[in-house]
Amino acid sequence: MNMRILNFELHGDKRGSLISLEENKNIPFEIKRVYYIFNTKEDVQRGFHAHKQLQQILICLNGSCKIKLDNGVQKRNITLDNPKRGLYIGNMIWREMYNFSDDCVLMVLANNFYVEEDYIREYSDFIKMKKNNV
Ligand code: T46
Repeated sequence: MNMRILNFELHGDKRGSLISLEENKNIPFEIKRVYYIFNTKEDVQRGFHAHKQLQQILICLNGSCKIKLDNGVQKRNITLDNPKRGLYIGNMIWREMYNFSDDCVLMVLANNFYVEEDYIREYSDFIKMKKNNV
């Protein structure tokens, strides 16, 4: 599946912890956009789309949430609950986010600006595109 877990180096000392993210170094692309999701209620589900081109890295800075990933053949469920870990999601992966804790802050780094035309919002369209190798 076009996804992987990234483990970031922790620079910790007795004052606390620090993680640095650098494009084309520990982040495997040029960072064009950063957004963060917070105040999502536990019973709310988000996502329900795939991206034609966009690559992203999801980092749960606080609290926890779950992500269901689907490449049209395999499905995987990932729990994000540690700011030392990033979830890289490549293009053409369907994602659904759920089980947000009240204190969840999910930061996302993206390799492009917000482009609505890059979204595939119907699961049946996603499956069709996967079958046709689009
Ligand atoms: C993704 C998952 C992980 C903007 O105006 N700019 C932005 O950069 C983004 C991401 C969203 N928006 C607007 C579009 C909607 O009116 O913010 C609203 C909420 O976005 P959306 O419903 O797409 O949010 P999620 O949580 O379902 O999905 C988001 C990203 O859109 C998506 O790329 O992979 O987080």
